[in-house]
Amino acid sequence: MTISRRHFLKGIAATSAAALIGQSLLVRGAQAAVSADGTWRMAGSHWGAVKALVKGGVVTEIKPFERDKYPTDMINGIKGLIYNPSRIRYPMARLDWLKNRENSDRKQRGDNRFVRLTWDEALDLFHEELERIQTTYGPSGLYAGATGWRQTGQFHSCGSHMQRAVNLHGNFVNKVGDYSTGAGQVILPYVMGSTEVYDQGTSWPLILENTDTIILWANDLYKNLQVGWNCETHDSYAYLAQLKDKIADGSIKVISVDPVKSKTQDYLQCEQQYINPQSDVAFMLALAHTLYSEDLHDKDFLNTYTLGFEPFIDYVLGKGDDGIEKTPEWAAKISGVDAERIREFARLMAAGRTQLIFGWAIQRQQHGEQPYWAGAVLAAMLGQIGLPGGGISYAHHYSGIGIPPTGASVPGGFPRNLDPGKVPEHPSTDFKGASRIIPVARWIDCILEPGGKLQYNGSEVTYPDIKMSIFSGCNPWHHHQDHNRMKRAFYELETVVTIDYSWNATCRFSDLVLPACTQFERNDIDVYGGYSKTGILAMHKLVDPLFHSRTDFDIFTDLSRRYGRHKEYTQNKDEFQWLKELYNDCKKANEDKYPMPEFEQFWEGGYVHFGEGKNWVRHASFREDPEVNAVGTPSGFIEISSRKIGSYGYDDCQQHPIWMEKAERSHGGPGSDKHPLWLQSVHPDKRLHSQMCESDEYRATYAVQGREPVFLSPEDAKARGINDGDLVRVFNDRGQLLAGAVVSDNFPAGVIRIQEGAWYGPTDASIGALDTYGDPNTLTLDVGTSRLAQAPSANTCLVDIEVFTGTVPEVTSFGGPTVVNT
Ligand SMILES: Nc1nc2c(c(=O)[nH]1)N[C@H]1C(S)=C(S)[C@@H](COP(=O)(O)OP(=O)(O)OC[C@H]3O[C@@H](n4cnc5c(=O)[nH]c(N)nc54)[C@H](O)[C@@H]3O)O[C@H]1N2
Ligand SMILES: Nc1nc2c(c(=O)[nH]1)N[C@H]1C(S)=C(S)[C@@H](COP(=O)(O)OP(=O)(O)OC[C@H]3O[C@@H](n4cnc5c(=O)[nH]c(N)nc54)[C@H](O)[C@@H]3O)O[C@H]1N2
Ligand SMILES: [Mo]
Repeated sequence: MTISRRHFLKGIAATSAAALIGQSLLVRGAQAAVSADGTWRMAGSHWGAVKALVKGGVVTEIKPFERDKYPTDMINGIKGLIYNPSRIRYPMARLDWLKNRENSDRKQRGDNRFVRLTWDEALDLFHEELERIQTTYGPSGLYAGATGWRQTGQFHSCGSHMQRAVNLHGNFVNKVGDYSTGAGQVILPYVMGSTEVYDQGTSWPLILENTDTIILWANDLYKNLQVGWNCETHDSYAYLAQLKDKIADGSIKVISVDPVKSKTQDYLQCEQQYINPQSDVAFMLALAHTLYSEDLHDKDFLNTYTLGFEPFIDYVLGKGDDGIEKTPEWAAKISGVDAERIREFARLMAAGRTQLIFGWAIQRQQHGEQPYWAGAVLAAMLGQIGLPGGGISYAHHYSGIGIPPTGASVPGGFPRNLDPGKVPEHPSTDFKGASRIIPVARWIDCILEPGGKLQYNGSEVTYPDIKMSIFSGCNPWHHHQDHNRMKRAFYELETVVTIDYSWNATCRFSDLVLPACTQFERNDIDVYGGYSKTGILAMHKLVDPLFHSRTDFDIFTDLSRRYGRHKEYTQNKDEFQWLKELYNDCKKANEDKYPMPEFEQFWEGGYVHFGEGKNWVRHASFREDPEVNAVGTPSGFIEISSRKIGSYGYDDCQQHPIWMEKAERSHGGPGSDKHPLWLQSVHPDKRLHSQMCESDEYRATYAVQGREPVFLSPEDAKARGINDGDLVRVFNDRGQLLAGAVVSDNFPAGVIRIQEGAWYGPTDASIGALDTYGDPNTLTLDVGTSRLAQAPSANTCLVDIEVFTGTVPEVTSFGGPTVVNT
């Protein structure tokens, strides 16, 4: 059964071509046909709440939900997401794993050769592996701490289904934190008293009314508000349109602090403050220096609401251990911002009502805790925290934050945990001295160094010896950094199980792959308006699950049946009984404020709209009375210096914000002599991470020579003889990828962009293999932000780029596995 490499590549091409969906495969869906003209049904997704025309059992047209006045272009990719050659059709097992199981040749992982199984065979294998791991290694041998952007829908949220079913079998290693805000959600509770990143923010109407200057700090919200955690209705865009008008008539000034001219800047036609990548803290310290030395800081605010200003300002003034005064001249050298401009910037911020609005990419870099902390200190020095249109926000680019909240209750979800009083089939809690919970972005370290110790947020983590991993609703072979390092770690895993609807790189590196269906093939209920809870949406099943795919709920019902726990898992309720119960609980909770119709009426009508919410100001109550409404820091005040953090003794996150050099930094920083270009892997304009990359027609609207675009400046292109549209190789010592060059004036010299979520497609399974499509995580650095948060540092990454001159390999990312018949 050995297949030569040439054969193997031919095999991949052949599968892709044969993979186009034939009529016969749609027959099952055809049974659901309603009439020749079809019916419009309500559906939803992260890209938008939509209406879908279903004709003859096929989704033929998608249009926006009538309440979505700013629909995104991405809904045009939905049809291609449902019907596409990368859909997982059947349960599959990796060829050598099926033969040799825990003794398989794990170096073959990634060669993409798989064998088709029946559902019974696949679930028996899944169950056998759970048994084997629990009895051989105990709970510390199993990692099921999946983290990711499952599809929308409160009931079918797939991570909950996986964890509940697996937990009914036995305990497992779980995770804390996420890739989005890993550093922010750990540092800000010490400083501001809550995560801030996942909290409601001051309402846009109040910002529009009261603010003189908005600083968008590393925030491309016009791009990133296109997707939401729930079914999106894009109400924030109405406020951005008003903001654009106010910029045009001069009543609000907006400055985007970003190395790149962003989509937001282009839309708003606002100013840009260019800054060298990863140098923001130096710039901020110099702003603090100016505010202080020109007496522009609010002493009353600092005295009344904050603690620990002195040690911080001593450090800024050069009285700290390093003895360096953080003058604008000092910061200019690091940040590339002229010293006089830094002074002007500080004066502007102090001159009127100023709202700082941070994005998240800036904390997805080494020492990512520091810019958030330094930002909070600047806001405290300006003294406007808690005023309408002043202070600081860390989340106005996310899921409806800033839309006046309705305060309505929304439906809960399927329970992730065991019901009270229940214990797993294998109740052992013996983690063999290892930690039960690990910081999420450190799971690869854990596999590479079992028993190793890690400092994390004031405690010590001991890495468990993981032998089996389960992934559902996440794509770690896009989301985690440094794929070649990941390959080494995957040699240590005996068994990897993935449940997904699309054959992405995580499937390729798994042993057992189970086909889930998409959200358009099941019934569900969701929120729209995100954090502001504007309404509830019915997500009608449009077509039956394609091929042999099933809902996650069905998959895990059948898995738990194998250990006799399916009735506990489902609580003896089917899909519709669950939906009704979730709806009715919500109806009851809203009884007084928002009377809701009966479930049947809601389901028929498609949605319940709660209407307009009320304006709200973040931290207003704290400002009003800091004693009664203390923030959640150890002292109850905003902590400019933190004794608690200081007590941990971490050199990479000390007791107040400081400037620290990065492991890799462009514009003269470490490593830039060898690989001079900073690679930023921001969130994609036309995808949600890796979701929808597989939508072939839609991908063709942005791909360059069939590859992911890499954006670069005219200067860098010229210096390397690269023309717009060229096929290029991007590389560093960690890896190499092919991409298509887009030369753009939006990018300054030294900065290139490849958007995260591009599907990894290596030429072969070997370490260092060329990625044929362009996943930036082939190149990124896999280190924790600091001992405090241990969050991912994807944006600390240097590379170089050249015209590709070799024989051009086909893209291997799409079209599913090479099916081997045994
Ligand atoms: N270099 C770099 N890397 C990054 C980032 C970055 O900025 N730069 N950003 C990070 C961030 S913030 C995030 S949030 C992560 C995102 O990382 P992920 O959340 O892992 O990314 P997604 O592509 O959304 O992956 C979700 C997967 O779940 C599958 N799925 C969706 N719905 C269902 C379902 O109902 N059932 C099942 N079984 N499967 C389903 C999808 O097909 C897809 O494969 O990436 C991180 N990685
Ligand atoms: N269309 C779309 N929207 C999304 C997502 C998606 O996949 N697609 N994902 C969602 C998710 S899960 C998340 S976590 C959020 C992510 O939200 P963010 O992390 O805020 O978004 P990014 O797009 O990665 O980066 C935002 C901006 O930060 C800038 N930037 C990066 N590094 C630096 C720096 O060192 N200094 C400065 N000053 N600027 C810097 C970039 O140039 C970019 O313009 O977006 C959400 N929205
Ligand atoms: Mo995220």
